[in-house]
Amino acid sequence: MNTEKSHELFSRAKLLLPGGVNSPVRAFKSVGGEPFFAARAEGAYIIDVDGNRYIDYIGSWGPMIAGHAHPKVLQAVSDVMKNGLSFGVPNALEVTMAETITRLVPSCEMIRMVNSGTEATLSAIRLARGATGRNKIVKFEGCYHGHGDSFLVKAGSGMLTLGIPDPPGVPKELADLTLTLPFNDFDAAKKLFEEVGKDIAGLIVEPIVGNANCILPKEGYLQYLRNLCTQYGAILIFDEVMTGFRVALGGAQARYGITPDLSTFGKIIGGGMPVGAYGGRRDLMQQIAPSGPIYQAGTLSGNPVAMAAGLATLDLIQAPGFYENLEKRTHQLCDGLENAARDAGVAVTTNRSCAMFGLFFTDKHVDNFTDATQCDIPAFRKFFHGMLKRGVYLAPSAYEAGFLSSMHGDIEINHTIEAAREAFLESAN
Ligand code: KE4
Repeated sequence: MNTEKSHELFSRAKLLLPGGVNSPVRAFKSVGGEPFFAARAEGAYIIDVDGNRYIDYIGSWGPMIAGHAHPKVLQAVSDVMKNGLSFGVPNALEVTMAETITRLVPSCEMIRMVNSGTEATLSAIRLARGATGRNKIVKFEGCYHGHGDSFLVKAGSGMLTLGIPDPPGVPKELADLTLTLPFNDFDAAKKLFEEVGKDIAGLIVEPIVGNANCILPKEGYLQYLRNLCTQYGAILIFDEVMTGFRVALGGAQARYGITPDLSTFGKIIGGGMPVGAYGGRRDLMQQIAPSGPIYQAGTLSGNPVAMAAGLATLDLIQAPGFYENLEKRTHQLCDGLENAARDAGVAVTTNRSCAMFGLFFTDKHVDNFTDATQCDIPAFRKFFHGMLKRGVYLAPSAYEAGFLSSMHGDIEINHTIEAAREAFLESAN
């Protein structure tokens, strides 16, 4: 595979960008080799600067659920940008976005647009702290909520990928306010709340963990967390930056029938443009400036071009059968991968939830962080490159989930399974 132009670009990038990238997980550090540079993308495919074409199971880490460069999204952006790129005063599309999200996610009585998932989650815990007057927050090992200081304690995604323990730059006094729990452990959660529940401002959780690979909640676990937060007066925050509008039209909270107090969003609601949002109970959201004293702001929040891309994407996902198709395709892919691995004598299991999935090099069912970290990472690394050279781009990390779009059809999934059949055989030798 010719990667000459990517190599030349990466050499230049490394001189001026830390690690040659603008986000660590893109750097291929945990799988080895060098990242390719994208030239363009369309539908389920991404094409690099050397002309290599890959079936893309990352989709910009989640936003591209309707496929890359969807004509309706591009047209919406083109129509809006002719009127100006940013105003710094309210625009009608912000209202339409607020009406759309609050209609699709009933727990969100009010919403505030920001520019990334990180902004959404750090605003949500500031709100939880301000509204309760408490300082402690609870997160889960392996969960990632963006790079806000309070979240970089036992975090997933790039921190797990790069093996960074609790990173420099976060004052111990602040890090000590973040308590961590093992995901899917009922007793540990009960014990922590019994000990310090009255000091907990909020509990933030990825309802389906997508940053320690893909780990689904055990039966009743999310409701258990809901009950604990209610009992102790802590704010339950569902971080749906990844699961929102991906695992169901109403997100994981709709899939599992849980009502959080606050939710955070990103990725899909921007359709590929920089967008995040947080929302929830009206009595909480009204405490955000300027209607209340808890401050949060953003120059480009609610930007008309970003709103146009997000709204066009949110329109596409409301098509009849959109999620039924994604659910079917996700099972088709994961069943095919498990069968290919078994035929090659390679121990692989998958976790899956409509349009997101995880591939684990183990024969165990993975339902917690420890299991996820005990998989055969070297085998994954070999498999990753075996798939890449066969035109299939999986997440360059054993600790990231994979994503399907509505543009992944039989051709793409069958090619992926056939490539996996060969790559598993290679990784087994
Ligand atoms: P951003 O600030 O990257 O827009 O969102 C942070 C975030 C918050 N919450 C969840 C559940 C998330 O998954 C993320 C970001 N996800 C990673 C992928 N695992 C983004 C990829 C990257 O860091 O480049």
